[in-house]
Amino acid sequence: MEMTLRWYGPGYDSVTLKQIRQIPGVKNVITTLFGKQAGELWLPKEIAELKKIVNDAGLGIAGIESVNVSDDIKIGTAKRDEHIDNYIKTLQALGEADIHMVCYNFMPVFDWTRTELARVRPDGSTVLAYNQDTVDMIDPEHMRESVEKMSNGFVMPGWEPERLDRLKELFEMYRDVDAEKLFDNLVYFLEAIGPVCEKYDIKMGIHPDDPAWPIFGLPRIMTGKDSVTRLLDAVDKPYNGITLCTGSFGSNQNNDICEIIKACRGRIPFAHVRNLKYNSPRDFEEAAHLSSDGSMDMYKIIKTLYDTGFDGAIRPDHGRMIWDEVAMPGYGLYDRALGAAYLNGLWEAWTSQDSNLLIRYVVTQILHSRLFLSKNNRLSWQMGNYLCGYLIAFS
Ligand code: DNO
Repeated sequence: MEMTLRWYGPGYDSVTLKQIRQIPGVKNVITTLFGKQAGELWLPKEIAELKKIVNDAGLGIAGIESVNVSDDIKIGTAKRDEHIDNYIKTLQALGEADIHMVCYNFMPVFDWTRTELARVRPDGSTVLAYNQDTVDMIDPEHMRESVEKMSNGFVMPGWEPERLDRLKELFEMYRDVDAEKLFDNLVYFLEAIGPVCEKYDIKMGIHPDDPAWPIFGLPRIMTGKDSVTRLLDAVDKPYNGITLCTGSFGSNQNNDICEIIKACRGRIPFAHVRNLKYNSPRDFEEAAHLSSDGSMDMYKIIKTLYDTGFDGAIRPDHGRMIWDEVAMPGYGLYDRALGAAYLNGLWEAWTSQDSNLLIRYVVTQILHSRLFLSKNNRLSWQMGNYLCGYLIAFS
């Protein structure tokens, strides 16, 4: 497991690499070329510049979130092959820069969606929240305006103005795209990028839909265990994996996160771990990472990741806004740093418990070993006892 923090790159993020480097256990960031439009080509020299900035700060890049997939690819327009070609060349450039994990999503028009970006919680912190009744009452154009107003002047990931300027046109383009067509287009895309992923050992992690159900009449297809396992089976190759986002899957209370982890064992190169508090099935707000602050059992989630051999990158996800920080909603420093420390603690609890078990096993083996019990070798017998006592005392 590699603990990371998301960083949006120079000019986009209020959090500095220097600050990230001081979070215990964080040696790598998840980053992107945030200014790139979906469908655009990433040049090797742009990737090299980004890498240098991160490396100069004493950090590495554990993966990219996101190389966005264009709506042309999702819809399957005449431009799709040109955009896929750019995507392939981008993956090649990333592979050559020794970057091997890419997160993306296949949500039509909107990425993640919230109705409030600063709901006040009882402790005075503010959080992102979602209320289905509000979504049912407004049109997408309104949604866009309200997100822009609430975003503290930051460009929110997934809410890039260039794309949302085409909102009406995009809705029109999706008119004939149902869930099946969208799924077929996803498979088409994954098959096309397969050779480059395999050549450079790049793991793709599709991000689930957030919230995990269709909104504004647009299809959403990565909503839970059945849909993700269907995708993993449809392109049954190690490069085709998921981003296990607990908050996105968890937006739907019918989803059992641990069951999803078990079903996707070995195919989770990336995990976003955060907590949510449900107020009703139609209303949820984000919470501190700590289990008792929300509705999720973080201990069980981390244990299931651990038990299933998860060895990818992990990051705390949206944090609350606390201690008067002004940052992109969900992406301040303080609460995400608390989240990283907490998740690291949960992980350490499992790993050290296991190494204790290993030490006990070794001690038992030594105690039972004929070598040490050989009557003629008093010294080894005494040393064996001494060693076992020492190991037991410190295990
Ligand atoms: C929201 C994020 C998403 C995610 C994309 C991946 O905070 O989790 O915007 O990065 O869906 O492409």
